[in-house]
Amino acid sequence: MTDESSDQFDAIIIGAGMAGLYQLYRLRELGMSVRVFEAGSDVGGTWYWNRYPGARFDSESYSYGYSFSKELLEDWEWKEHFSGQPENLKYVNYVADKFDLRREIQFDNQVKACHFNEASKSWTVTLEDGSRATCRYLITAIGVLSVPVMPVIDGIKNFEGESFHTGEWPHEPVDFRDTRVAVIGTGATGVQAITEIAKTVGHLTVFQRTPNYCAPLHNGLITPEEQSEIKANYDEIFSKCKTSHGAFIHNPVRGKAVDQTPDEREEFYEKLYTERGFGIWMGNYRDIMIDEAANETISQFIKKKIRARVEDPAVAEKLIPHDHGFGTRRLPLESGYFEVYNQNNVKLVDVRETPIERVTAKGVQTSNQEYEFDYIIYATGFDAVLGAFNRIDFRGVGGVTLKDKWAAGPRTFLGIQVEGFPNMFTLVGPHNAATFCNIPRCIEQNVEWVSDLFRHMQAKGHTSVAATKAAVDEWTEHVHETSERMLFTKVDSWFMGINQNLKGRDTRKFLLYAAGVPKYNEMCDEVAANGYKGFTFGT
Ligand code: NA7
Repeated sequence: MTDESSDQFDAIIIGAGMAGLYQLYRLRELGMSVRVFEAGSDVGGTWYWNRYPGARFDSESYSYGYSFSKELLEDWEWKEHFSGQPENLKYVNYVADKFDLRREIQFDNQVKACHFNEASKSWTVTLEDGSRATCRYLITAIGVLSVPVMPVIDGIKNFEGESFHTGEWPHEPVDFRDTRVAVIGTGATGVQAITEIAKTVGHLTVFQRTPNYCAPLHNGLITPEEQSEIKANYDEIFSKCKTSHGAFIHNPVRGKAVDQTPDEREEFYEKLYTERGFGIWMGNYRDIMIDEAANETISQFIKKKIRARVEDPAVAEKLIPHDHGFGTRRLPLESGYFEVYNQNNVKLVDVRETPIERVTAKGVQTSNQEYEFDYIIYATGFDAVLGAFNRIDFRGVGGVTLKDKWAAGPRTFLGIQVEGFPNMFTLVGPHNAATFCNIPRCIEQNVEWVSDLFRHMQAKGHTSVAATKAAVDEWTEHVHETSERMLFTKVDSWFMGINQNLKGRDTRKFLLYAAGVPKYNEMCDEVAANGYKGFTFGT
């Protein structure tokens, strides 16, 4: 039954980040009434929340922006090859203003529950302030890394200095000059934050549990000549992304690492190490992500680079990964990260050697000493992929919860729909290529595909759509089958749903899609071309 007292819309979108905004733009074109609910006070998603020092793209800026509007591409000028958070947030705001998107967005309101009404085939959405709204179509645009996770360490609340999680950074700049700062965590976020904080800090202590391979970003300002070239070549840039495994401008080279001579490999790796962005990960030999022997060659190369860049050999050894191969966890890109450890006001604490026992009023107590701080920064990551779904009480047909449905791991069709949850669409959801992607490229594909589906339904007079169990079973099998050969499925990381700070997240469940963006897009197109095979429609 539709709730008479609630606001009613054709569609509700949860989240006003890159995905939510573009979906709103497209649904408006279809003449739908739409409401977007956003927990933050403004648009931007990731770029709204992650304001920590050093936050920036690892994607080339011009491959990250929206491609749907020629006018927008012409108007907007990226200043840096890898743009920083303040500029990125400005960009999202610019888009929201340019297309007048704010009028359908309700800010400062977190969605708490979404329940499907079987009789009316509609969704009731309940917000944290208790208000409710109903819609026919429910679209989640809640992000892959949007639920920050604090570490499980005793005494965190006792600390008398200031502390922040990088994903919930204050809106005012924090001045670290002449202060003693701790950073806990050395993932992609920690690497960016540590490098930036080290530039001004009084004293910095980094608490590292697992070292990561990192490679140089090689950021730089975009010159006027480069700007003209970028603008003249946008079509080419975006079509290149369409052919790339992760929708970046980087594509693997033809040869295999194991077929080259050591000198040939060395020369190629040296070249990649001097080039911008993810080339060394995404534009490398095609076997480095699937063959351990091939992977070992690039792993050794990066280890050698770390040893060369870090002056103290004992510190260098601590910064070198020993339990996984290069690129099998998310590769942090860096701009002088290893040199930070050559500063005499920076200390690296390996918490596997001296575990953190608790946070105290003054700082951090490890097994061998107490460190005193003015600030503790938690760069401890997110409840990846599933977290944003788990914090909303989704209930589909028969009152079944999404949590129960996914208890043994996500099951979806195309990473877009869940069986038993009709008219609900999970943009950038689990088992969707967008989870392992230069995200806006996949967001545009997801949004356009869903919008085309609505157009199809409008033309046919359908008002409900549901993925079949057979389609979900087949897709889930495809996702697992195509991931098996990837080396990253044999390593603990957020890709595999592992998070030591969350209960029940100690067994690997594959959350991403590893067959690549081109394959994903092809399969989505095939489903559409076959009259949306795998879905049933109703009125
Ligand atoms: P990540 O990649 O999940 O990194 C979190 C880091 O925090 C990682 O180094 C963890 O070590 C560390 N961590 C977590 N808990 C603890 C405790 N209790 N003690 C010490 N260290 C801890 O998150 P990021 O924010 O860096 O990056 C997430 C994504 O955002 C990134 O992949 C990009 O796509 C953008 P661990 O490795 O678990 O030993």
